[in-house]
Amino acid sequence: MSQRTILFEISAGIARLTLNRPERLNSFNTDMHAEVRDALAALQQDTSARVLVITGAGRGFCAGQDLSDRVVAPGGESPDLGASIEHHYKPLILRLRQLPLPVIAAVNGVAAGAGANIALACDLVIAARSATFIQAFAKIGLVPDSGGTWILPRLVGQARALGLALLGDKLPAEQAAQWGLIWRCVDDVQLGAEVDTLAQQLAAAPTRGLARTKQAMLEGCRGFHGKARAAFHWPLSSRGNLRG
Ligand code: T3D
Repeated sequence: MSQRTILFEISAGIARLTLNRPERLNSFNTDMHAEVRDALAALQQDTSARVLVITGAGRGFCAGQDLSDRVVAPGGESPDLGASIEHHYKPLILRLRQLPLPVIAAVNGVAAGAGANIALACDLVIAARSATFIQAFAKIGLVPDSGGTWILPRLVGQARALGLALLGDKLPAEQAAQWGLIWRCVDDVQLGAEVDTLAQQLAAAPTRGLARTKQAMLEGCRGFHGKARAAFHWPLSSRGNLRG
């Protein structure tokens, strides 16, 4: 699989996916969507992986959609943003939720727009103290996508969810941890080591049990019905005993 916009490797039971367009704060273009999709599909087939770590290259985690791909020339046709959500962002969020192994977001810097909600779709979010979470949609006339309207009120309650979504302000990682939006905030220099420790702990744990726990927890969330629930057909039986 050739990759230009991500780095992806699986070693010692730990899969690492690094969003790798640092000059654009790892925002998503069409190539990155395709490469992330292919990597997650490969991961689904690879029984050696027991935990996935997602992070960003450079100083950012992910700034959501690459807005330079959305510039419309005078008289040009506007892109279909709904189709972009339906074909790219929604399947990505559902796949992260459905992966039968724990997913860690190592948020090394700013996570904005869909980038913030991709991080929040992961099972454990650990962020560097300098990182921020921004529901940037409000600034550009969009409704929070990529699961934002579903997950934000469940994580932090309606008042804070609405504040974040309507104002689009930067939420520092430390406050995000205090609010329960994320699992932990650590000093920047500690992030790599903390994530490695967490990933090794999860890789050594009984993966099938963790996968069932994740599934049960997500299904237990009120409102987790319809298509998302129906999509929860995890191929646990095909993963052999490696993850048992
Ligand atoms: O369209 C659809 O498909 C629908 C789906 C939409 C999903 C979404 O994610 S919508 C939300 C899109 N994202 C944003 O609105 C965030 C835009 N970025 C920012 O607000 C700021 O860049 C940040 C707050 C994230 C970071 O600010 P700062 O001051 O730390 O960095 P910067 O200088 O703004 O950005 C650094 C570079 O990254 C800069 O490029 P340059 O000037 O050095 O050449 C900037 O243009 C670029 N960059 C940052 N975010 C994006 C981006 N380039 C393209 N798209 C971006 N989203």
